[in-house]
Formats: sequence, C-alpha cells, structure tokens
Amino acid sequence: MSESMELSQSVRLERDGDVALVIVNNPPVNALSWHVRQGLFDGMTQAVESGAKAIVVICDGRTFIAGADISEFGGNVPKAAGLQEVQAAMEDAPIPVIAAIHGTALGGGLEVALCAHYRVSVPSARFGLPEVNLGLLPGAGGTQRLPRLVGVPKALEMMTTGRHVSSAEAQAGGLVDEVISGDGLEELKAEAVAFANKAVAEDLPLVRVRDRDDKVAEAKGNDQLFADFRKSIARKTRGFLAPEYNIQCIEAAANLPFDEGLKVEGKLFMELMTGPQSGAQRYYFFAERAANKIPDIAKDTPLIDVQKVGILGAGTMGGGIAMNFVNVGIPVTIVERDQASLDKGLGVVRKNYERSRSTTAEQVEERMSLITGSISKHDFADCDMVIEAVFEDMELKKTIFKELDEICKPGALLASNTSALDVNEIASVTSRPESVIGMHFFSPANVMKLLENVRGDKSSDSVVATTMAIGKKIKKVSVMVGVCPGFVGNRMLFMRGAEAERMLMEGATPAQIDSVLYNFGFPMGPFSMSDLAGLDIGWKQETSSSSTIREILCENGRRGQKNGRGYYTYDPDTRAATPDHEVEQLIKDFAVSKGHEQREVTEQEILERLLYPMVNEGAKILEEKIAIRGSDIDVVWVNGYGWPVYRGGPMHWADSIGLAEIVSKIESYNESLGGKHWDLSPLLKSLAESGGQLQTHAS
Ligand code: HSC
Ligand code: NAD
Repeated sequence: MSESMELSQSVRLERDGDVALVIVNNPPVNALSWHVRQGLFDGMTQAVESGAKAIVVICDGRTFIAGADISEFGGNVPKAAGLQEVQAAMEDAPIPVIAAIHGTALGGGLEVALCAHYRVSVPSARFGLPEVNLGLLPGAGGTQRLPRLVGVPKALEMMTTGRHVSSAEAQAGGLVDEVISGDGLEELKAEAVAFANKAVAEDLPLVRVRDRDDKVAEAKGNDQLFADFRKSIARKTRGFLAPEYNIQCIEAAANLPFDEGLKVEGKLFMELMTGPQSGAQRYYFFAERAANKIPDIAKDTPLIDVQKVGILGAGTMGGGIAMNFVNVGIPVTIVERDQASLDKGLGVVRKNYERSRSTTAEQVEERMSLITGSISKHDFADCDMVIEAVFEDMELKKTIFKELDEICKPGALLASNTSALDVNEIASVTSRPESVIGMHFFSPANVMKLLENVRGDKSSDSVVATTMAIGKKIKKVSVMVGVCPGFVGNRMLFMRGAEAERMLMEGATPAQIDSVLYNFGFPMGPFSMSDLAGLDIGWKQETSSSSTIREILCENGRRGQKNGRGYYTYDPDTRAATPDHEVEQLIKDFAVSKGHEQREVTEQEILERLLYPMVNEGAKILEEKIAIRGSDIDVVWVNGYGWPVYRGGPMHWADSIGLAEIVSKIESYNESLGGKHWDLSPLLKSLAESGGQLQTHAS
C-alpha cells in the first residue's frame, strides 16, 4: 500500500498495486458533504492521471456513504463539485470503478454506488433509497438507475417504502455483483482490490447502469402495472406527496430515454425539496435524533445492565410490553394477581405472535419460552428492572411499589407504565426514589413506536440513561419528559378532547369533527377512537345519570365498535362506520336541554379549536420545563398519536402557520369561549412577539 494523499478534508487516495483506493472518512455516517463530493471528484481524475488501472471507492468507519448530508439541504454550502459531476466522473472513467460497500449504502450513497461499474459488499451491508421518508425522491439519478438494475416492481417497492435490503437480496436482484464471505473492513478492501484486478485482467466491460434497458422493458407502456401499485399503497401513503412522485419517476424510467427521465426526476425532486412536506419530514428526522440527548446526562453515565425484566400485570399493556423485550432476546418474568388472569394474558401474547405474519412457528415458541409467568412478585427478586402495568389507581400503585421496594434487588430500576399519575408520589413510598421512573408505553405496546419516559424529581442519572438506552434496544422512539398530569402527550390530548366535546354541544356532529382530523392526516378522530376503545370503559349502569353524551350513548346500548353501535353504526362484516342520525338527535336533545344554542360550526373553526389549545398547552409544557425542547413534543405526537409526520408535529406546524396568527386566534377564542385551556401561554405570546419558534425552543 502506498502513502496516502489527502484529496479533501474527508477523502484520501491510496494505492494498492495497480488499484487506486478512494477512501471516504466523514463520520458519523460518511454523508455526502461538499468536501466528500469534491474529494470523490478529484479522486477519479487523479487516480486515472496516476496511471492506476482500476479504482475502488470505499469508506472508513461504520458505513458506506449513508446519503446526502441532510443538514446541507436548504443551507449555505461552500461551492464544490455537484453530485452529478461526481457520478459522471465515475461512470465515464476509462478504467473499472468498483464500489466496496459495508454498513448502509443509502440515498445519495447508493446513487454513487450505482455509478460504479461494479459493486462488491460484505454480507451485513444494507441498501436502500429512503428519501421517501424525508418527503423526497432520490435526486441523483437513483430513480432512473435503480429500476434499470433491479426491475420496476422491486424499485417501486424499495422507493415508496424506503426499505433497506440485505446484501443477499441485493445480489439476487442484481444490485450487487459480489458478496464477500466476511464482514471486516480490511477483508472488504482486499476483496474489492482483488475484484478490481480481476476486472482488469479479464477486461470486464465498464458497465454503465444508465445504458441498460433490459430490466425496464417489461414495464414500458404498462400503465396497469403502475395503477395496480398505486392502489396497493393508497391507504398507507394517504396524504403524502413523495410516494406518488417516486412512482412518477419510475414511470419515466420505464417509458423515457435515460436523460429525459433524469429531467423528470430533477423537476419533481426540486418540487418536493422546496415544499412544506419534505421540510417537515427533514425537520422531524433531526427531531427524533435530538430527543435521544438529555442535556444534563453525561454520555458516559454508567448504565444498569438489564439482563432480565419483570412486568407486573399481563393485561392490555403488560403483555404488549413483554413482547418488546423478548423480541430482542431479553427474558421476562410476568406476574399477575391470579392464575386465571395470568393464563389469559399469556394466551393473548401467544395469539398476537401466532397472528403475526413475520413470526414463524418456531419463533413463536422461542419467544414464548423467554417469558416466565408467575403469581408471586417474589419472582422479581433477580430482575434488573421491573415495569408495573396494573390498573390506573394511585393507591394500588403505591401499595405495589412498597412491595417491589422490599422484593427487588438493590439497584434494580423500578418503572411505572402509568398514563397520567404522579411518578414522584409513586416513588415517595419506596426507600429508593432514585430508582423509580415512568415508562409510558402506548397501546398496542408491541406496535406503537413511542416510549414517553417520565423522569421523577429524584430519578438518578443512571436510571434516566438506562431508560433511554433500553428504549433504543427495544426499537422504540424514546422521549424523556417531566412529571405533570398526563405528561406531554395525554395532557395535550385532554385539551383537544375538551374542545371536541364542546363543539358537539354547539351543533357539530361527531362525523364532522372526526373528518376534519382525518383530512388533516390523523388516522382517525376522537369519536372514532372512542368507539374503537369502547364507550363503556369506566361506565357503570347503576351509577349512570345521563349527565354526559357518553353516558347517554351507553344508556342507549351504544358501546362502540364492539357491539356495532357507538358514535357511529358499524357494518357487521366490513366494520365500515356510518354516521347515525339517532346519535346526532340524542346529542342535540341533550345539548338543547342544557341550554346550548345549535349552529353550523365550520371546518376551519373545528380545526382551530381542536389544535390551537394543543399548541397552547405545548407552550405551557415548555414553560414548565416538562419537555426538554419543542421538537420533543413533536416526536411524542408523531409517534404516539398519529400526527401526520408531513406536518412535522404540533410545534413545527404552529411555527409554519405563524405564532402571531395563532396567538391572535387563541385570544379571540379565550374571549368568546373561555376555559383554562384557552388562557394564553406567556411563552407563546413572547415567542410570537419576538419572532421566535416553538420547535427550536429549549427549556
Ligand atoms: C439523499 O441522499 C438525497 C439524494 O437523493 C441526493 C440528492 C442530490 C440532490 C441533487 C440536487 C440537484 N445527513 O441515525 P443515527 C447523523 S437524502 C446528515 O443516530 P444509526 C444523525 O443526525 C438522505 N447527518 O445512527 C446523527 O447525528 P447526531 C438519504 C446524518 O446508526 C448521526 O448521523 N439517506 C445523516 O442509528 C447518527 O445517526 C438517509 O435518509 C445524513 N444523511 O443509523 C439516511 N444520516 O449523532 C439517513 C445520519 O449528531 N440516516 N446523520 O445525532 C439513517 O437512516 C441513519 O442515520 C443510519 C445510521 C441508518 C445511516
Ligand atoms: P388492564 O386492565 O388491561 O390490565 C391490568 C392488569 O393488571 C390486569 O390483567 C390485572 O389483572 C392486573 N393486576 C391488577 N392488580 C394487580 C396486582 N395487584 N398484581 C398483579 N396484577 C394485577 O389495564 P391496561 O390497559 O393494561 O393498563 C395498565 C396500566 O397501563 C395503567 O396504568 C394504564 O393507565 C396504563 N396505560 C394504558 C394504556 C391503554 O391504552 N390501555 C396506554 C398506556 C398506559
């Protein structure tokens, strides 16, 4: 190996015999920052000028290039070679160019690799065009090259989901030419050099993906193929622009010459890049990563070694929580109050696994074997953390934490899955409040991504850090918040719920309110949600006194989806919901009996009255330092409550509307409607006056 020569701050040139190595080193993920592009461009020309007979492009560190540098989008970037110039230099090089891939070749990274004449990878490498998840499409020729290598159906699937495919799948589909046997970077380098020498010795053709048309020929003029695909993803991609734009580019790849297709790609890319959806999704990408950082917790804070987890309660939440841990191989002891409840809970867990298409029969047994059921809390004695998921009752939780304090080993982390109760009060009954924390999972706990961790006043640094680390391990999106009734998510939801109820009394219908939220991008509105959960949760016939709409519906035999009648009537076969005149009349009669005048409520008013109190509450949450930063609130709402990610989250959305506008509306609703949730947050007011933002506000 020759001396290395710096081409730019992140790219160097080395030599191994006849082969030039262009090596990228731009931690953490070798993103295509301007200096990487410049180095790659110069690397191609200098390698050729130096008399090398082949070139290997490879990266240091944990991964091949993982994409464009997202932080450069929309910013001021020093002038350097454009990505297309880099790609042309590779594709048109007069000697073989081999991309050597480990880690993840994503987005612009894969688009660079697609301009090499050959691709070699380690078995653990993964490949993808995930731009769709940033509200974008691959803007560096990927939309035209990927279908030419893997065919249209596979490109459609990869680009509209952003899925990462394995080396084996990539090789089978034609994306990779050789998968080496080991995973080490040195081995990859050696094998890629060997491949390059072979290419020279055997005079292998300099394959330019852009020149290949064989794999797209079948889809040319085949409108039906695209129509069917659009239909198949319609439900999942409702409201998003990027999936449709990706499809249009692939249609262009099938139907137009390469350069014409590139023009379509360029135009649609710019449209997305400058639009609000991608702006929101790119913001969200960094928001999710920022949420992992807790300013006062040092990176090297010692973690509790969690080898075994205890869960108390095998109900709706306990069973789902257990699945998260066994899915990553951590054994769980789950304790119930009696054998019947335990059997029932474990039965549901088994059924969930059996129903899941991604779990084989063998895996079901493997996972179930990691769960030990018990009816004695003493079996928690060897657990490193215990999560309580019994009924939402403070006295019960306090009794239980006293017991856990006596049973659990010193240093064990004690968590409550409470949705709204005071974690400090729960901690106060133990002799070790520093070990106590809230871990608020969302239902269904094995599916929902959000983990809203609730830091008590006395939770130790190690407990805080461990809770975040374990969240990552079980593949949740974790956010750390402080103690207040309902924490971040439910506290804001209460405000939305209060206004929804109020508007029913004024004459809006459940369907009207739900449809405003559905059209905004939520999966469903509050009344569909109540029907799904069951209207009779916490309702008792004996004490029901026709004092709320919900009571009246229950008294009229309306229990929600489970008996086909709730705020809506449900088709017994399809479960499709239809608005019900009887319900509207019941609500109207009740409202009139309470002296409420009935009127038309407009969609705009519904939207404002549902969402502005949430924005106001979010600002109060920031004021009280319950959330660390505005963007954390957005992460909670996107992952826990179905806020459409293409609108960024309530804080980002409010900023995009303009805080001054929101403040003026809140003040006017406060005057006309009143209620504590309309009292204007002083922080919101001051940010509006100073031109500040909620999304970037840090407490
Ligand atoms: C793209 O490539 C567009 C192209 O089509 C080119 C368009 C050309 C336009 C031409 C116009 C004419 N940039 O996730 P982690 C940071 S779009 C900047 O915790 P992991 C991240 O913020 C891009 N920074 O690690 C974090 O920083 P922190 C397509 C990036 O191991 C740190 O790296 N590519 C970044 O769990 C670690 O990240 C993607 O969408 C980027 N591209 O996962 C891939 N990527 O430590 C996005 C990461 O300061 N990235 N960072 O917080 C990922 O999916 C994951 O980061 C990995 C690693 C799977 C790479
Ligand atoms: P659930 O009624 O479905 O389950 C509670 C389980 O706890 C029952 O199986 C019960 O037998 C068991 N239990 C009660 N007392 C016990 C005791 N002393 N010892 C052992 N087991 C006992 O309730 P859930 O919906 O799973 O809620 C559990 C907790 O999670 C609550 O604090 C709730 O607020 C919270 N939570 C619920 C949801 C949700 O959507 N259901 C979401 C987030 C958080």
